Amino acid sequence: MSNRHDREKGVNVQVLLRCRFAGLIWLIWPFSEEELRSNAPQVVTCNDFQREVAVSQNIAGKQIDRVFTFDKLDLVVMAIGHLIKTSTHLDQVFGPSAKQRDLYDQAVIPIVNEVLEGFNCTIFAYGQTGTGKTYTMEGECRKAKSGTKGQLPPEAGVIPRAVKQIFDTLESQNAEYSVKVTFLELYNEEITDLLAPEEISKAALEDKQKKQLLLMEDGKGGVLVRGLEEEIVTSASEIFTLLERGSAKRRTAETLLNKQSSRSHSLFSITIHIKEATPEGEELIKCGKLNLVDLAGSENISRSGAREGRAREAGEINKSLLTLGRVISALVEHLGHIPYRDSKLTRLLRDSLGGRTKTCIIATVSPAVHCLEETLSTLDYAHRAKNIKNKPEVNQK
Ligand code: ADP
Ligand code: ZZD
Repeated sequence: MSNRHDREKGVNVQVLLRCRFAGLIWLIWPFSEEELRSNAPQVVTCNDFQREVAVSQNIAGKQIDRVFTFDKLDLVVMAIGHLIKTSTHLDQVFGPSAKQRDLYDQAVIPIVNEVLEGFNCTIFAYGQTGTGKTYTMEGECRKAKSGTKGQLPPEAGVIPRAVKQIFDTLESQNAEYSVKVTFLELYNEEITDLLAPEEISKAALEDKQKKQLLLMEDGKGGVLVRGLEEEIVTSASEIFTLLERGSAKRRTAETLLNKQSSRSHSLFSITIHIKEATPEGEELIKCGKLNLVDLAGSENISRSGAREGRAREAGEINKSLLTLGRVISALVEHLGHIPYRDSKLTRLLRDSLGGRTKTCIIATVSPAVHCLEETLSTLDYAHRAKNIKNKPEVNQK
């Protein structure tokens, strides 16, 4: 909740860490002593029998050597989580045994409550491909096609849970409301409307002249996507049907146009208007917006072998992610010029970076030792973002 202090001094971007299960990697990558010794510099060593992990890392010029004792599966991850927590002040750390529900209940419920109070809030998932960004933001339906009515599958991620929380709350209150959603994908600096009901074929998808989605300033410091489908919805199940359509459309476009999903960003937004009466009998309209962003994989594309022909594409996909990094740097270094306009992602999410929106970043990492370099780079990025200050304000008329 915002108070005068928050408004004047600003509130920091919140940063969480989620570390996925090692899964198979754990089995096929035995942490043998030889392997680790030959793999200098040695950062993580495990002693399975004593359930010990030694982490040796130089962070910001400080050499940190520690030994942690843990349950087997949580081993390295928890060590990393602990290490980072003590050295970089993350807000919360979710280890591999944290379920979808744990993360939602502890980290997201309070954010959605603020949206219902009339704030704008944004949650980003940032991390290397395969670390669980989409799992965290969307979740998986799997075979269990929603068991009991009105219940979400346990694997449901932030988007379906937020939708449910919003409608459960609205339906239990005695106020008039309206809800609308948008769902878009940004690939190669081009926007695809995942909710547009148009025909899905290669020709239609490639026909860029037919329906250009353009970003336009809205005159209030924000930006609009001209032509984007805004669906007015009256129930959670209506949104789930739309999400199904959006997912199907995304998959078709991916196959037909040979897209690499790890390079796309997706943005799901839900806007809520609530009509309330003040104790004095006046009418008050509160408006809150929640943006849920699944960013492209943060791994360095050139290092993973992008060749000449694909270089331009690789460069383009990086443009939004690179600009996001530059915007964060410019904000935390208090530079005069913040390069928001250099990419579509930063134009779309400008208000979430140094503006009036409350922002949370979920940094996702893998526990595998061979991902450690990416893990540390993700954490470094997230840690830098933590220094951004936003000035959240309630939207009220
Ligand atoms: P990303 O979006 O970062 O590329 P995904 O969300 O596609 O990663 O996750 C990769 C795989 O790992 C998926 O099969 C997903 O089900 C699984 N996964 C990721 N995080 C978890 C987790 N915390 N618990 C269980 N499975 C996970
Ligand atoms: N991650 C899955 C979609 C995919 O990539 O296909 S899971 C959730 C949020 C946004 C879009 C889709 C979903 C998803 C889903 C799957 C299939 C059909 C509709 C929606 C989902 C997962 C769990 C609960 C509700 C919705």
